[in-house]
Amino acid sequence: MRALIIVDVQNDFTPGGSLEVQSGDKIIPTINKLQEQFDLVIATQDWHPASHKSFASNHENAKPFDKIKLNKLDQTLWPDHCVQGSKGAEFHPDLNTDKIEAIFRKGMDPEIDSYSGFFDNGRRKSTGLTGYLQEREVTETFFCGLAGDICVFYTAKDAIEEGFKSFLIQDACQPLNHGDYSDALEEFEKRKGIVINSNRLIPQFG
Ligand code: VGL
Ligand code: ZN
Repeated sequence: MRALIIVDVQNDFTPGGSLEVQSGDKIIPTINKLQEQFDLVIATQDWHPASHKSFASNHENAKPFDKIKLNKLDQTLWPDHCVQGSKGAEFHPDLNTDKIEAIFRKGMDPEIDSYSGFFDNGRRKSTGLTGYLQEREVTETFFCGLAGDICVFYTAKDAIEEGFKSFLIQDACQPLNHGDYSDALEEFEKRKGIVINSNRLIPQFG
C-alpha cells in the first residue's frame, strides 16, 4: 500500500500567515491532484499551545529566528504560529480534506518542538504514525507540503528510519529557506530517500 502524507498545509505557513512560506499556497492544486492517485491520504498539523517555547514571544529578549538551546536541543525561535484552535492552525481553505483519513498533530508539548510527524525533536515521544502505517500495510510513503526544508524533510527522513520507502514530491513542497532545502534534499537522497516530481504520479501533468 502507498500513502500520501500531506505535511502542515496550514494558514500560518501560507502567504499572509505568521510564518509564511513564499508561494506556499501554489503547491495546493498539485497536492489536490496527487490525492486522486492514492488510496490512503494522511495529513499532519502543527498544533502548538500558546505557551510553546519554540515561540520567541515566550522568551525574554529574544526575537524570531534567533537560535537558542531548549532543554539541551538546538532550537530556532519562531513567530507565534499554528496555535491550537486558531485560524492560522487550520488547513488552508484550498486544500481538499475529503480524502484525509487521519490527522497526526504534533508540537503540543510546550517544552519541545516537533518537526517530524513521527517523533518530537528529542525522539522522546512517538505520535503513533509508524504503527498506523504498519496497521494499514503501507510500505511506500510519499511526502508533500510545508515547509519543504523543515517539517517535510524531517518527516520524510524519519520514514526511512522507520522502515518505509520514502519519496519526497519536490514540486508539491515549498521551503522556508531555499539553501537549507537543497542541503536537506541532498541528505535525504544520501539516506536512500527518493526525490520525484508529481508528473511521475500524475502523468497528464507532465
Ligand atoms: C514548521 C517551523 C516551525 C514546519 C513548523 O511545518 O515546517 N516549521 N514549526
Ligand atoms: Zn511549529
